[in-house]
Formats: sequence, structure tokens, C-alpha cells
Amino acid sequence: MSTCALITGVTGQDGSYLAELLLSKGYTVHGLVRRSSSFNTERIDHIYQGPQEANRSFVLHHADLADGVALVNLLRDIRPDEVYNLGAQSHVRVSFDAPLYTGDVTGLGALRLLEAIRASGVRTRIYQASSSEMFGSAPPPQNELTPFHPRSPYGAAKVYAYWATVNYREAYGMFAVNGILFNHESPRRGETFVTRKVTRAVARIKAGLQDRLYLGNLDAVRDWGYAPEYVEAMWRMLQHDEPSDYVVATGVPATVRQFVDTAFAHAGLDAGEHVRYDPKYERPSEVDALIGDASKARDVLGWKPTVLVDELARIMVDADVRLVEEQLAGAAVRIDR
Ligand code: NDP
Ligand code: GDR
Repeated sequence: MSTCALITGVTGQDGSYLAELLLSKGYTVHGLVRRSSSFNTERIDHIYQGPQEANRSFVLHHADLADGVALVNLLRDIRPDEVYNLGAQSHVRVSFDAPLYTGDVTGLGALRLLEAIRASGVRTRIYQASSSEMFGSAPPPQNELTPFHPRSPYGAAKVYAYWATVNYREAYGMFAVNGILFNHESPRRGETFVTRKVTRAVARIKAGLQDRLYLGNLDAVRDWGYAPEYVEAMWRMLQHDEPSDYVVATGVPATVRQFVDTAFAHAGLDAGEHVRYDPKYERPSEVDALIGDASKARDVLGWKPTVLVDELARIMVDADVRLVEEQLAGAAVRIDR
């Protein structure tokens, strides 16, 4: 029998890479997909297996982290060996506009899942997608012992979910772990997070489809890593003998400005000619500097990152340039018809 995993947030950046990783290891993977009025499975279409296929190893289910009963039923039906809770309203700026919704899905949603595991009586290990945003204004470098000081409804919701996870480990002996992941990006990153917003704009400017890019705070410091490497760390946490919490980061700081300059330069463009400031993209309270110390993940899990910020920017620009070229070629074919 293959190992069985349930991934919430399977349609997101990390969910799609994690599903690929687990399938490559011979897992049966179940993914929780929320209902949407338009298709929201673009990142996993290439691994989709239809309901008519025999011996499916990748199965999708409609459910929602807001619906605790659906979670209990799902767990009872699937009886997974491992659960990865990646589902969340994950955008920090948006969390100021939708604070209660963010608290409900990102915070309480994690508790609903933990409680659903308890209520269903399924023995499983659970990974909670915790975040460096929990550190907020705590000065860098941040590690597992750094006190939390969140600066957004999103950060506060993640702190709630973090402690719920620790509590279920302590109260019920559950194998429940927090991965405290610093920013990680890829060509599959959502288009409104700053790295992808920049690399997508670079590709469009290069192709003559756009001239200006409007951004907010360019002085923020982040520790950007490569998403496919970070999902490997999630998996390693659930394979360890003891449940524990781990920071996952590169330890390499960069400002938003540095990422912008690297991305534009890689495409032969001058950022100064195209980038403009718009206060709309500022947050009511900002997180100035996140730089992770991932020594514990390195020493205990043997995990270490290889792709650092400048290479990451180049990978993402190259992918977006290809994407724009494909889109333009597709448009030309449509016009030809
Ligand atoms: P994404 O925003 O790309 O994906 C979020 C996923 O959650 C999507 O599949 C989304 O579905 C799903 N989701 C949203 N609301 C609900 C809901 N009510 N019920 C069920 N699912 C829902 O995030 P990432 O892949 O980047 O991140 C994965 C997790 O890791 C998130 O919890 C995020 O907060 C956390 N994290 C991310 C970091 C990063 O740098 N990427 C760093 C640290 C933590 P849909 O596709 O329909 O929108
Ligand atoms: P973050 O990522 O808030 O760190 O959360 P984001 O890419 O949104 O912002 C990073 C920094 O860039 C600044 N910034 C802008 N951000 C956006 N989105 N758009 C802009 O135009 C812009 N201009 C400047 C921001 O102010 C910020 O300082 C991400 C998410 O993936 C979370 O889910 C995750 O938990 C954390 O990373 C770790």
C-alpha cells in the first residue's frame, strides 16, 4: 500500500510542487480544492487524473477550510498518513482588507483541521504552513526561539494556527509540526506577490505590452528562496522521528529594490525608466526585515537551499519571458484563423 497524503491548498504554488514531489515518491495524493466560478486548477492541470482513470494516485475533492464538518468527513473517507495544511488566504496586504475572513480561514481553518483529525480518530501526521510573517517586527536574524510580533491580520492568524498546532501536539500527543517558512517563490508564484509582479512586468515591458510598473515599499528586506526546495523541507519534517518546529530560509537578505534591479537587468532593461511608486501598495503596518536562521533544519533534517535570490530572479524572469512569448504566439495563431 502506498503512503497516503492529504494536501489543503493543493491548487496554490506550494501545493502544486508538493503534490509533484509526493507523487514522485509513490504516494497517493488527495487534494482539497475549493469551489470557484472559474477554473482554479491551472498549477496542477499537468498532473490531473480524471475520475474515470483506473488506480488513480492523484484525487481532488471539493471542500473548504471554513467547513469543519466537510473536513471530518474527508478525513474519515481518505484516512491519510500525512496531512499538509497549506490552504490559506495568504496575501498580507489583502488581509488588511479582509481581516475576519483571513482570521477564519488562515487561523481558525488550521484549528478546524486539527480538530477534524481528532474527531475522525484518524492517526496521521500533520504539517502546518507557518510563516516568517509571525516574527513581524522582531529584529533579524529570526529562528525558532525568536518571539512573535505579527504586523498584519495574516500574521496574527498564522500565530493562532501555530499555537493551535503546538497545543494539539502537547495535549493529544499528535505528530503535529510547524514549518516556519520564509518567503519562497517560483514561476508559479501568484501574480500579486512582489517577486512575480516584478518578473511578469519585466517580461511584458520587454515585449512592448506594458511600460510602467507601480510598486510600494522598495526598502523592505526579505529572505527569498525557491519554492520546490522548500516543499522538500516540509516532507522531511513529517519523516523525522520526533515532531518539532523548524525555520526554513536561505539566510540571505535582499531588499525589494535589489530584486527589482536584478530582474530588470537580466532582461537588459533599466528599472529606473519603468518603476514608479504608488502608495496604494504600502501596508498600514509593514514588516521591515525578515532574515531566517535555518540552522536547525540543516542540522536535524539535513536540509539546505541551493537557489539564492539573484538566481531566483533570473529563473522567474526567464519563465515569464517564455510565458509571454507563448501567449503572443497563441494570440497570433488565433488571429490567423
Ligand atoms: P497560495 O496563495 O499560492 O495558495 C493558497 C492555497 O490555499 C490555494 O490553493 C487556495 O485556493 C487555498 N485556499 C484559500 N482559501 C481557502 C479556503 N477557504 N479553503 C481551502 N483552501 C483555500 O500560497 P502558497 O502556496 O504560496 O503558500 C502555501 C501556504 O504556505 C499558505 O498557507 C501560506 O500562507 C504559507 N506560507 C507561504 C509562504 C510563501 O512565501 N509562499 C511563506 C510562509 C508561509 P485557490 O487556488 O482556490 O485560491
Ligand atoms: P509578503 O510578500 O508580504 O512578504 O508575504 P509580498 O511579496 O506580498 O511582499 C513582500 C514585500 O514587498 C513589498 N512590496 C510589495 N508587495 C506587493 N505584494 N506588491 C507591491 O506592489 C509591493 N511593493 C513593495 C511589501 O510591502 C513587502 O514588504 C509573503 C506571502 O507569501 C505570505 O503568505 C508568506 O507568509 C510570507 O511571504 C512569508
